[in-house]
Amino acid sequence: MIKPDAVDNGYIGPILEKITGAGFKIIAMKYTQLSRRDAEAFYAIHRQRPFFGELVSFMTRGPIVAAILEKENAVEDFRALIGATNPAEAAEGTIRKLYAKDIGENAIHGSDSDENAAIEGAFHFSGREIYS
Ligand code: IDP
Ligand code: MG
Repeated sequence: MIKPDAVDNGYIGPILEKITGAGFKIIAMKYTQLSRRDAEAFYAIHRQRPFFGELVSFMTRGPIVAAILEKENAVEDFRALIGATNPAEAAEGTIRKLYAKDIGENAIHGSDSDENAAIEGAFHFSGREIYS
């Protein structure tokens, strides 16, 4: 997901260019907004964390771009492309270093495993919206 901060700041284009330029193929994509219920479900694993309320408010405050990406070694390579959760700690040239403000408003989400990528893809897209 390109998160609401990055959408609001006009970074959809530059971020998609970084993603496709790094060899990822977009096999599904939509412009949409998460409801509170959506965001609470998507981030259910973080429910007990102190930042959960802040995270849900942030993720629902405006539209996002959701996408499913395909590549060899996609999860690891995408995490490297986006950089550390906290942009202050993200490597030079990473999407979060370039486009994120702080650890909460950090521009982009990437799945952390193939298993979660499948779950998160199915959260946003039906089978007939995926072109692999
Ligand atoms: P990740 O997005 O790099 O996988 P996670 O630890 O899974 O990082 O956290 C999910 C999201 O929750 C982060 O991307 C960020 O938006 C938010 N978040 C994580 N840690 C904090 C924090 O300490 N304060 C506020 N928001 C946070
Ligand atoms: Mg995570």
